[in-house]
Amino acid sequence: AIPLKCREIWKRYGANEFSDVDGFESQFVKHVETTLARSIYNCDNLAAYQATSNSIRDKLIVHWNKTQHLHTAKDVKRIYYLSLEFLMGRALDNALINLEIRDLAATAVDELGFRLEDILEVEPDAALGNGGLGRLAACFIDSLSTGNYPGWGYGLRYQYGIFSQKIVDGYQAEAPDYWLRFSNPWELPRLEIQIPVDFYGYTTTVKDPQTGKSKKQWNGGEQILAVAYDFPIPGYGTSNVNNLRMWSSKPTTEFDFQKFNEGDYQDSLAQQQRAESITAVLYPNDNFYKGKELRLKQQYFWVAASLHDIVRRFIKTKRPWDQFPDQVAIQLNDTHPTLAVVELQRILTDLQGLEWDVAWSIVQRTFGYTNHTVMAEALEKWPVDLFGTLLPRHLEIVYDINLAFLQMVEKKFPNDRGLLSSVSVIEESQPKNIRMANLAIIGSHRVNGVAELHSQLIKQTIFSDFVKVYGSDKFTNVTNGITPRRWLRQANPGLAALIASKLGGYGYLNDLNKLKGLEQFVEDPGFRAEWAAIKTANKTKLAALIASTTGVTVNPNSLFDVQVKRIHEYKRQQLNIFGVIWRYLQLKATPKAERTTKFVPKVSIFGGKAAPGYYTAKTIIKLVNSVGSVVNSDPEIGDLLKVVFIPDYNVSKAEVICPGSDLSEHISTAGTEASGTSNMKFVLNGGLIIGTVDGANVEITREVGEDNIFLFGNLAEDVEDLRHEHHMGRSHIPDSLVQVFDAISSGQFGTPDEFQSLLDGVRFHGDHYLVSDDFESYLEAQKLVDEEFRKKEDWVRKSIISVANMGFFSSDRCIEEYAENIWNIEPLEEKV
Ligand code: GFP
Ligand code: GFP
Repeated sequence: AIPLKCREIWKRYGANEFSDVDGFESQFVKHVETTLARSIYNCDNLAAYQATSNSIRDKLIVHWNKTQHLHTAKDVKRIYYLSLEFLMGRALDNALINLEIRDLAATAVDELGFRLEDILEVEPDAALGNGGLGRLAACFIDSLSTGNYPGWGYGLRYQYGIFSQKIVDGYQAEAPDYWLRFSNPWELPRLEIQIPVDFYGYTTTVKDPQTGKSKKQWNGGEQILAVAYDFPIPGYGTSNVNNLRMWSSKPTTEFDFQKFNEGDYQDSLAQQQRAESITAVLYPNDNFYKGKELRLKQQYFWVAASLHDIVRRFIKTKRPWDQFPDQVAIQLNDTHPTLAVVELQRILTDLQGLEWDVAWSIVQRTFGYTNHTVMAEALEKWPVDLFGTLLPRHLEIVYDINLAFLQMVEKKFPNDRGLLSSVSVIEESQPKNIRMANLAIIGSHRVNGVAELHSQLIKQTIFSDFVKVYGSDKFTNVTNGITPRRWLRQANPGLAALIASKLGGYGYLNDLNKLKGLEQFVEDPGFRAEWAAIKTANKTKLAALIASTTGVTVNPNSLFDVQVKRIHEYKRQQLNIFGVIWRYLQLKATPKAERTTKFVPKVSIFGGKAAPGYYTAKTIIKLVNSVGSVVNSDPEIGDLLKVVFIPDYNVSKAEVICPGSDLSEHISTAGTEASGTSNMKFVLNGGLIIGTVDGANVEITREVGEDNIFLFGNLAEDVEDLRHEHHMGRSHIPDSLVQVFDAISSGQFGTPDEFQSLLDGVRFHGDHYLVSDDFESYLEAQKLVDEEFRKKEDWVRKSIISVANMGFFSSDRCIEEYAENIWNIEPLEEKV
């Protein structure tokens, strides 16, 4: 500790934050000249971005220190959000907005000879996630800070984020995303925090010298260090700044001396180097699971380091162990961090000497588990052998957890072997598997789905036997949400400002229900005109993005119909592109003079990545591009139809795309999309939805009203029966779809062989995603869209009413629900 007599100096020179344009400018110049070792003579946009970010970061750190100190001093309960993915996107604009200094910064960089827009464009996306699950985590930590909840995120600092996507000859090609190329001003390397993590090895039974009892011990075989990198997360309208801690793997300083002595220096070093591969790259699969050893290594590495940190922080408080759940809530974002359940049980029993039952009760009271999918192919299972080799002690603990659980079930439901085998953590297959979802349910006090329909479905389908065992109270719903700071204020500054002018400022940004106040202006023609002008400006911006990324020129007066999300058969981009082909065929078959009265000019916009090994998804991308190249160069068609695929869809592009849509497509097979969150982003930006009765579309409809959404298709409750019909050979392919398939098979859109499997999936292989069943209904809905879009004023009314009723979908509301119903945690704000 610093001697008392020295503290005066510390106080006098304690870190100061700037609060005006001059202050910012002096920070900026200081960073250019010292941090970056550049000068007025060679300060380019990159340097300006780095100097700006460093200046803002300094400010965040001051707040971050105060917030962390406050939480420690008040000894509050913290929520730890464990997510293998945080799809953050860019940080600078978000920080400027949340700190409410965007105008100040714009003025300052202008005076220094730069444009804020150019500086913002330099920043690469932090793309440490695949899709919805990772972006949800990013929205949640924004809302945790904004709501003043003492909350941390824990994740992995991948050196390579999700691959960047190029389109070559209409095909997806993947390129590595080395986002740390120019170093990252938004992270604080905490090189002093290095946590050793063990793998492999064996277990032994030893005598506890204190109690004399025998106990299990894990003797690890390989050790890797987890180094902490902290990302300060600012809230909006508060000075609280929370922490996102990301782990990076490093070799230990030890190396294999035996090998070294045997003369194999090279090999002993190579082994060290491999340590870094653990956090090298994010797995690019979405809603699909593949049992790779490196993935399990990532999971344990991350979970072990995070729990070590959490437990260390708790021990500092000197509280008794049974108070652990009063101080710590841990949320499992999907089953990826489920090993945390086992690791905490191991720490409490093996390392801290607690009795099994006492420890287990602490574990269960600490964890909550969020499920994001009901699809079987996405549920994680680890082969017992692989698991046991990598984590021998954890495997024993899994068996012990399972035994105690099954004994409880057996007691309640004697001799129900079917029930036992379905709820068991061990799947008695060849080879045997560990079912991570079962483990997550057993180890948590609450399990939630992410939209009402989804939360119902998990109780009725995949987890129905657990409802039998535990009753339904353990299962709950928290419908997803999005942060309006990024998805309205940052993405759509024009609309955000118009709304602020009507609602008396930007207060709605952290109290989104205030949007309701917009309804009173619906009949104001001046307001509607402003609203429509903003949409046109946003479409113009999107048209520029389309031109620069695809080379296709589109007319902003056309209907912009967008489907951007991961490419997946269940999300049904194939249904969309088949519909586009149908539209094209209809256009061609209509006499020229009648075309413009029958069809509104439309741009069909696609975007999204396919998992590198997912053949069908890649075929869909190729089909979209093939259709585009035919349609876009057809002189008969002109502006009546354009089809584009925007490459490398990411958060930054979404910020341009969402505000620029008239219509967006959320057309998953009913019962497959757990929630969806881009549906919320599009509506919040004044676009309407064409969608199935699935995920959060259901609740969006409830909020905005049935007149303001275009729903179609079969319902979730009918899906199983329809699939059964298909399997019994009773499929019916409607004539419209037959015509589409004929056009493809005739070679109208390039070599038909390439698309054969896509068509056969629908025609001969059971049409699992019910494209044939929903096609006609989809076309009907699209027809209605055309009719409604012609009524310009009514369309704008629908847009305004929709936005006015989107308050429910703020991620601030989600966090409040989690805090109250699952985490039992209170906000704490530092009064400045
Ligand atoms: C420690 C200190 C806190 C301090 C943080 C960040 O926290 O007062 O704000 O480090 O430097 F106790 P823990 O990580 O130990 O909670
Ligand atoms: C998954 C589900 C989505 C859901 C998000 C967030 O998304 O329906 O909205 O999680 O809960 F599929 P992806 O990660 O698969 O995009």
